[in-house]
Order: sequence, then C-alpha cells, then structure tokens
Amino acid sequence: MFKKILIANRGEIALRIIRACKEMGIATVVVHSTADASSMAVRLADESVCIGPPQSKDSYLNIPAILSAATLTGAEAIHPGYGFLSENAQFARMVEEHGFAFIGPSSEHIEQMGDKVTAKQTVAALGLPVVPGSDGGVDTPEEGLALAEDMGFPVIIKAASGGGGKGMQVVRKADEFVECFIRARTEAKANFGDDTVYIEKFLGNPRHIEIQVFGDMHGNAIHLGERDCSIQRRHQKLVEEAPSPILSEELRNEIGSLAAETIRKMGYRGAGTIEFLYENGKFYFMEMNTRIQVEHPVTEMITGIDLIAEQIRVAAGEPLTVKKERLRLRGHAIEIRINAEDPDTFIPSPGTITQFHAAGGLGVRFDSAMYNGYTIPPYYDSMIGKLIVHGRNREECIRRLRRAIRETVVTGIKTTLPLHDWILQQEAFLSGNYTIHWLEDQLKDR
Ligand code: MV4
Repeated sequence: MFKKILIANRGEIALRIIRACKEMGIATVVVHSTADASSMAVRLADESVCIGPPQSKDSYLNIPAILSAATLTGAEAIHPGYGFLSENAQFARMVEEHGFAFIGPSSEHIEQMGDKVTAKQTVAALGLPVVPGSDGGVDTPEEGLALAEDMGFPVIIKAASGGGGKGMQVVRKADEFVECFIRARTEAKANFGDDTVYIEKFLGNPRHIEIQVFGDMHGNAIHLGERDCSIQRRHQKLVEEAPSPILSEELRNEIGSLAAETIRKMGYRGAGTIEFLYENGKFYFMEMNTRIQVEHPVTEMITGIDLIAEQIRVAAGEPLTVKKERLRLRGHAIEIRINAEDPDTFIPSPGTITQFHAAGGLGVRFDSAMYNGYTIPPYYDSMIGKLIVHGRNREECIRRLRRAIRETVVTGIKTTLPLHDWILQQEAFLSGNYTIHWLEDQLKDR
C-alpha cells in the first residue's frame, strides 16, 4: 500500500480523500492555491504545498507544479478528485511517466471515454444499449439531414469532444437542420478545438440514471447500483438519490450487469460511472465518467462501501474488497448539493461564513470544507458542501432530509438550502414522477 498520497484538488473532495487516507494509515499532501491557504484541507493534511495563484489554470490545473510538489514531498500516488485534472488523459499519462500511481483509470481509458463518438462505439460493441443515431461522426450537413429524415425529427446534434451538455443542438424540423448543424460544428470547433459532431434521435422526456461501476487489475468488475440525478438545472445536478424511485429490481440487475460486463471486457480499472437516459422502460447510454463523482456518497450510504478507499486499493494493485455475492443495497439515500448562490437567481455568493452548524443525527452525513469564519473564495465552483441522508425507505429519507436541512445553519452568505427545502415539498418530487426538465420548468413559473 502507498505510504503517502498527494491530493490534486480542493474543497470538500480534498477533505473526503484526506479522511479516507487517515483511516488507511496513509500520509497526505494537499496542493493549494494562494486563495486556499486557510482551507480545511490544508489544515487537516499532513503536509501542504502552495502551487500558485488563485486562478485554476495557474494552480489546480498547473501540471508541472503538481508533479514537482509530488516529487518534493515523496508522494507515491496522486488522487485527482473530480473536476480539474481528473479526466485529463495527458495528466494521467504524465503522472505515471514520472513514476507515481494515478488514482484513476489508465490514460487510454480516460481518452477513449473522453471522445463521445469513440465511447459510444466502444460500449455499443460491448453490448450496452445506445440511442439510435449516426454511426460515428457526421461530416456534411447533407449527410446529417438525410440521416435525420430517415430517423425522424426531433434529433440532437452533439459534439464528440463535448459532454456534460456543452455543444448540443436540438433540431425539431427538417428546414432548421442545416443551420443547426453548421452552428453545432462552429461551436464545437471554438469550444473544444475539434469540430466532429454526431447525431442522435432526441428523447423528449427522459430521466438521468447512472450506474456506479468498479474494476480492478485482477479481472474483477462490479456495479454498485444506480443513482437517479434527474433533478438538475443547466446540466448541474442539485439532488441525487439511490435507488431510483422508478426502477424495478429486474431492470436494475439487467442494466447493472450489462454495465459491469462492459467494463470487465474493457479491462477498466478503478471507479467509473456509466450515464444513461431512461425513457419508457428503456436505457440508452449517454457518456461514461472516468472519475469519482460528486454524488458518490449516496452509493456509499446504501452499500456501506468506502469508494475512495476502494479507489486507492485498486490503484495500488490490490483486488476489489467488494464481492458481488456479498453486495446488498440497503435502504434509501439522497444527497443535496449546497451551493453558495442566491436560491432564486443562482448568482454566486462568495464571502465569509459568520455562523456554521452542520446537521447531525442518525443517518445524516455532512461533507463540506466549511467552518465558522471560513471565507469562500470567488475563484472556484460554488458548491460548498453536500448533505447526504440515509433512511430505511424513501419516505423516511425525505423526512430526515427535510429535518436536517432545517437544522443546518450557514449565515453570512446565500445558499441554495431554501431551494432544496422547496423541492422536497413538491408533489412531483414526492411521487417520483419527474423528468430531467422538471426543475427548470418549475423555476420558470415559481
Ligand atoms: C440527450 C438528450 C435527449 N436525447 N440525448 C445533456 C448532457 C449530455 N450528457 C447529454 N444530454 C442530453 N442528451 C438524446 N439523444 C437530453 C440531454 C439532456 C440532459 C440529459 C441529462 C440530464 C439533463 C439534461 C438536460 C438537458 C438535455
């Protein structure tokens, strides 16, 4: 096992990784920007190295500075967390070339899943259901239009190098197609430096359901059930839960086994998430994320497995400690993301937290890097914490979460806690009857 790990991230996930390391007897080094010198992660890590000024491109994305910090401190492995360099294949390659272990999949798998056209072709060939559409990239508007007319409108044009909702165009009728196609190509080129686009049938009212998968270097591959992440705004998730309120055990086992089989055939190592659209009882592959995700705690709560510890063990060459036969999904878990934002306008609200109290009690988990007097810097993502609750069933979980939200105190800044309190009282949420468009539709006429 590693003796020392460097954490190339900040905020609550840096803390989450430090906690796992401490429990495993592994020393920690955290890198940080000048804006994060008084962060909780810096306080709790065994060592810290300042790697640059506030802007991410000069610090958390500064590969030479991070590798130098790892060399200077004698770290053996680097955990990238989520965001920043976590899905940068070149970073993963450089980490390994410098003799460190990358706590994540191989750079080849990151690259393969980073290109959405290659990802779709790869998983389709291995047996996952995909959305009907073009076989690979589409080169000309004429070719695209012919295909769209064959499939029938509406269709969606996506950028091969996009993902997470960036660079998509929905086309509702034939006479808009050429214009949209050219716009999609132009935006793809401008945003990603790659103008490859592909076309799919547009699904009008799907849910976002993702499967947590895990593989090791010994040919083991498992799935840990799904997370339903349909409550989102502008491709930012607000609420995530497991299990999905609308999925039967039969379908879960079916799609879960397909997902696990897919990564086994790929020879995939580490944690991964396979995202699907789910509509009318059918799953359609969307993307695969090759990192640990923000919402991983809901899976931890229903499985009892420490996913970060598992990532570290697998990266050190140890086999997965989770065995399919012993895996049981227990009860229900919901996570809400607490953002330092105005709950009505979503305008970021950085500043100093004047009072802080985390909710507690049975089944309540508060993952955050906040403390009394902490000043949230304005340079980074506005997510400042996550409240995760477990209950024996969905009803108990929702009641507990509402109680925990009301118990939480964060003053001095605005947070999205009041919005979550509102969501948890909506009939559509309570019945589980909503799609990926529900929240945005509600916010229009609230
Ligand atoms: C789609 C779709 C409908 N049909 N693909 C958005 C994020 C990116 N990963 C893919 N996305 C979508 N792809 C087809 N064929 C609708 C979306 C989509 C969406 C997906 C998940 C969660 C929220 C969303 C919000 C708008 C659109």
